[in-house]
Amino acid sequence: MSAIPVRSARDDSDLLIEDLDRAGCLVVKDAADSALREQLVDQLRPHLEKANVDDDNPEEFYPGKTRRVTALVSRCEASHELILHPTPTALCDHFLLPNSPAGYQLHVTAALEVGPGSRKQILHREDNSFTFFERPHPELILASMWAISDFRADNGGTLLVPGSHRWDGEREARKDEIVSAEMPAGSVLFWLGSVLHGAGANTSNDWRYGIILTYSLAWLRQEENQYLDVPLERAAKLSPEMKKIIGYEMYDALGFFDPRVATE
Ligand SMILES: O=C(O)CCC(=O)C(=O)O
Repeated sequence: MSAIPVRSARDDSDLLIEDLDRAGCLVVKDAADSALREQLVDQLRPHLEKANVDDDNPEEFYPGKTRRVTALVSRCEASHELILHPTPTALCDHFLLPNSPAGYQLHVTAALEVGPGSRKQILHREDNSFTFFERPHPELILASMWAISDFRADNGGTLLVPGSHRWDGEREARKDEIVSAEMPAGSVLFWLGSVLHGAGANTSNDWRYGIILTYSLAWLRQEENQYLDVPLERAAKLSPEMKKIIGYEMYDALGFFDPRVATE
């Protein structure tokens, strides 16, 4: 069984890149301090309180007994600090820019609270929507999961298959190749879009709380429709960096627009 490498946010980004390239996944500790985590929890609380907690349907991709809130750019200003954090930025620059020189974009945002009794999620890859490309292929997506609570094997810590980013599309993971990402609150787990992963089962009595943020090449269709989740009047209040990362910018000839429309 291969382990998930562990680093600190204070480590040189070259070390993080080397580990992530080799294993396809990486835990970085001490990335979000408790003041930022408290802000995130406070801003997300009213939305998570309203979230449905469905019973499990084993046919469904998403396990039940889990609270999910998306559209974090609009709903949680504190998430902007995670989205533009220097650690994911350095990793996206390395893994995504070579495949999309004009940039990358936010792909998915969600707060995920995995509740007691939640089953294991089916293993999948973030880039499963892009079936056009044969595996292994250049990276299209980089994913991160920020630990707001501790992540443990018994409370639904994310399951990953280190090394699976190098596999062809046919190979399935053996049980002994699947590893649980255990990490203290404030850490962030990264994995490449071609790595097999999924939420673990929660056999404990507490809720596992994480924030998933993924990034994709700017020439791909985003999984979360940021233009609807962050409509023009909200986007106008964002910083130029946030506007750019959610996709309010042209990529070569793609996504052109007429700025006069906003005031007509
Ligand atoms: O919650 C997790 O640990 C993983 C979530 C995930 O992979 C998904 O929602 O697709």
